[in-house]
Amino acid sequence: MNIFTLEGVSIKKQEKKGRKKIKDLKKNREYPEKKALTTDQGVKVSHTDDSLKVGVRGPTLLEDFHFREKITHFDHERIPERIVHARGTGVHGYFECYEDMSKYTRAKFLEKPGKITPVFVRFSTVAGFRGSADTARDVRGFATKFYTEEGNYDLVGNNIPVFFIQDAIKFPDFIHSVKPEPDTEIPQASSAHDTFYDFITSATETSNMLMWVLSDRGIPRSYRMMEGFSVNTFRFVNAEGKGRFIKFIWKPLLGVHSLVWDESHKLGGIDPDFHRSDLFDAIDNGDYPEYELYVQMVEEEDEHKFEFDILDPTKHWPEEVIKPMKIGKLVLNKNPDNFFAEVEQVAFCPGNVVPGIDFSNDPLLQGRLFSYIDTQLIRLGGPNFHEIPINRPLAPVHNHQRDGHHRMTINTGKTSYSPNSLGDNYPEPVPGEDGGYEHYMEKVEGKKIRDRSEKFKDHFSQASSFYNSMSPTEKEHIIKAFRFEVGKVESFEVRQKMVDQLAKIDLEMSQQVALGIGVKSPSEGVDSKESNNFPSFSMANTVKNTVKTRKVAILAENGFNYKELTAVKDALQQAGATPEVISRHMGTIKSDDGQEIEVDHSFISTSSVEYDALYIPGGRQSFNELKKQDRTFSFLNEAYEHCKAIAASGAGVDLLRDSNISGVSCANYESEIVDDKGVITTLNNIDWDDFTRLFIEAIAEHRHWEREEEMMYCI
Ligand code: HDE
Repeated sequence: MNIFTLEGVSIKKQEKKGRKKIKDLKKNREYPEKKALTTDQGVKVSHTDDSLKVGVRGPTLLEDFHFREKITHFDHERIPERIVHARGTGVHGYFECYEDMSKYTRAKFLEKPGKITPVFVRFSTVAGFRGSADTARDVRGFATKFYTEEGNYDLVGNNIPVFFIQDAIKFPDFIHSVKPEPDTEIPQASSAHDTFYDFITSATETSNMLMWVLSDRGIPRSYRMMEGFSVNTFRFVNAEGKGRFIKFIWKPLLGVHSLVWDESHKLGGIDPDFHRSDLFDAIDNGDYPEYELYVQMVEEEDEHKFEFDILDPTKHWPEEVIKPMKIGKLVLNKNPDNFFAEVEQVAFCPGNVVPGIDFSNDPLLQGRLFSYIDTQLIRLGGPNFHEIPINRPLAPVHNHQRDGHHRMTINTGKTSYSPNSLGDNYPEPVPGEDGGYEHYMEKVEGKKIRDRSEKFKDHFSQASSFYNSMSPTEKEHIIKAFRFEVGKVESFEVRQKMVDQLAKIDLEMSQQVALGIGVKSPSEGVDSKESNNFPSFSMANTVKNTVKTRKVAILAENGFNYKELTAVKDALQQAGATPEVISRHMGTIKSDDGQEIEVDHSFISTSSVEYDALYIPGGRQSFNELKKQDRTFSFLNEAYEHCKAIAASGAGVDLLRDSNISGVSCANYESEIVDDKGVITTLNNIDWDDFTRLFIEAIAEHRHWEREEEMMYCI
């Protein structure tokens, strides 16, 4: 026999045949993914519209494994939602380091300017269920998973820098009080109810955070326009083992902006997905949200030099007292491919840190370290949730953890213990100097005790500072928010207690609130003007220099003035805003000189609360058509009431005159352009650069609160 043959067939031929077989097999394995419907076992399915029955009218058979698998999987599609932060959305992106931070931390993702680390970020509201509305007044979660080369680092923060309680042991009490009441499961996604204010007035450490949540920060315009804070105090530790206390802050490049309370209510009905789609659309359009990361640092020897205890999570570190240092940038540039697989299954934990980042003894943080993994064990069905793709670190994982529900890794070998000799002691611990995590060697001494440090017992002075630092408009909004929230409380005693508590923050504010909610006005209390004033607490002092991604509604009908509409639309687009034409019907409309443009939305499919600003171009016929429609005026009046920038030219100005807008001066033929309280008008055939510049500046301002002074409509 020829040594180059096997069973009479040449080796070469055999190899060729073998390769073809592998190719065929591969083809078969790929085929189902591409096209063929299969069961979860990979068996191709020939029919999926009817279950297997005895005759066309007979009973369904248990042996229909495809039917059983399909229904069983469906039955288990829902997993428990998060007990808090259930409603949210997430996106991918990257973090770019600006500064060499090695002097302060050995964390490698912060060691070199320009260093890029992939991230996944989830934004959320706290109280509502998974299907609740995005725009409810609430704290927003801002959780970031950094997939660093040294393992995953999670920065699990909020858009408000302080927390309601000082010690994690009170978290279940606090959350029980804010969630819908247990007998009625009312209200959804709202803190405006008895049990919440009962808790607030029974545990006064909540006072400072309550002021922040009832300010406009509780109703952000967009996830892209809010700050993020670590809230808890952490530590940076450098290669020499020197530690410093730190807090992190994210600052959005688009500025910090809010909705108006009335607007957020309406959006809850008109578009409950407002924030979710705002983020998705921005990324889809290539307008990637960006935030800069700042760190505040306190030297260990300065730990006790502040008015507040730096371990107290109900106290903010004012930027005027502890200056933040800018260290990097976050860019969010990719929407998830599958909401469930990524956003629902992502699991954050403040205990996921890398060498160079460590914990402080902040008693809220200490409790959080335990809670997150514990909750994820149930929510994600066992101890292997770190193997779900969105949670998997990019850094390699080797350890002796084994088995459990849904184990994905196929560990080889016999040894799953340490130390071992049979497996050459693999994997083995790595010393600190080679990248092993070493806990900060803090000296701790003391008696076991259930108590808090003295400075923790000051519940009001920062709340007074917060109120004192607000602009007059912000103060007005806080008073209205209290009147709404506490006005919903049925118990007279709780309403009275709340107002009495507010007097410890600011007497005048408490009296204003009392007036609106039918309780006795306090006669004694604190004058917040005597407390510290920190401009950084106020949203009025954040940057307002861009109109990028702002949505501008252009109301027009057939017969509009083409030159005016396109001049404004082009200028807005050039500045990065998104103008959209709204008309009675979708399709196209024709200008007075016969030019056709596309309509983006009909009046019926949209509403003024979905826009940041409004423009009405000229054209007599367009004016006549718009004037006939109620929706034109509801759009216009509402945009005005919500203090948004409004522009009108030519015949469009007459619409303003016919609306409820009072107290605004509009252009006449003597004046070229009139700019009054964010309403920009012209009747003349003018230099459009000036007109559009003024309109763009008015949009960048975001809101024109001075209008509220004359519109006391809801006080
Ligand atoms: Fe959380 N928190 N929290 N929290 N938290 C959770 O973990 C908890 C706190 C924050 O998008 C839960 O996986 C305790 C402060 C965010 O998936 C849970 C205490 C801050 C998210 C939990 C706090 C946060 C959570 C629920 C008091 C701002 C959403 C589901 C000691 C710094 C993360 C989950 C995401 C989620 C516990 C207080 C932020 C139950 C016990 C302070 C952004 O483990």
